[in-house]
Amino acid sequence: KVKAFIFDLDGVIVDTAKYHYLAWQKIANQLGIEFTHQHNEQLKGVSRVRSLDLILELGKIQASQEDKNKWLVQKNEDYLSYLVDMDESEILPGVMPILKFLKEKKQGIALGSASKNAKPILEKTGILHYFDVIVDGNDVSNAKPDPEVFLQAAKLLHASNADSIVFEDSVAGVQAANIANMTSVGIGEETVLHEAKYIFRDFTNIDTNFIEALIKK
Ligand code: B16
Ligand code: MG
Repeated sequence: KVKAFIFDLDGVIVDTAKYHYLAWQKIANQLGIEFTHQHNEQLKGVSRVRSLDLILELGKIQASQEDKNKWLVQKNEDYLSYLVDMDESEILPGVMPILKFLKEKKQGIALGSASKNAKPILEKTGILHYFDVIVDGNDVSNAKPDPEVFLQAAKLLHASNADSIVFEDSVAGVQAANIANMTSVGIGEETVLHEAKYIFRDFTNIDTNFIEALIKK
């Protein structure tokens, strides 16, 4: 049977979550807001606009749209500066063998990311051709935990939600997959991602037997 395997990008396929964190931290510092690692967990998987709003809420800051736009541009420019030299070395350990295995098994592979920078990242890392379908922040109007991004990906792969598997590193993303009745696979810490159906520290802990079982289910 052909299933839809939907991958989040930041923090699942590539190690860019740390760059988002650095860039947001700069904005927060500039505004005198304390922004910790723990706060950052709530931003993972969340759109750029919503992320800024969350930081401003944290600092109890009211800002004009003009200022917000300025900070959004600054954050993205800073974030992109970390990606200039990006190449395949940024792909997280264990990801490539799973992508290759899914291709061999002729499964549907999609990207389901909140990022508006998804395509250039897949190009720079040389893995764009693995994806049958790409749905990213440019295609959706509702940010995770709204399941829109995953629903679109499943639809484009002609798979039902029950036949869709989502790999996610964020709480919002795991919730989005669960809301859509898809199989959620959390990549990261158990304490953070406990709502996921399955949780793995990273892709090196996922073996092909696990994937095989998901295909047959
Ligand atoms: P951008 P994902 C998300 O990507 C990130 O986790 C989140 O931190 C970021 O704010 C969001 O993309 C928007 O990204 O600013 O590049 O459009 O995890 O859904 O792949
Ligand atoms: Mg992510």
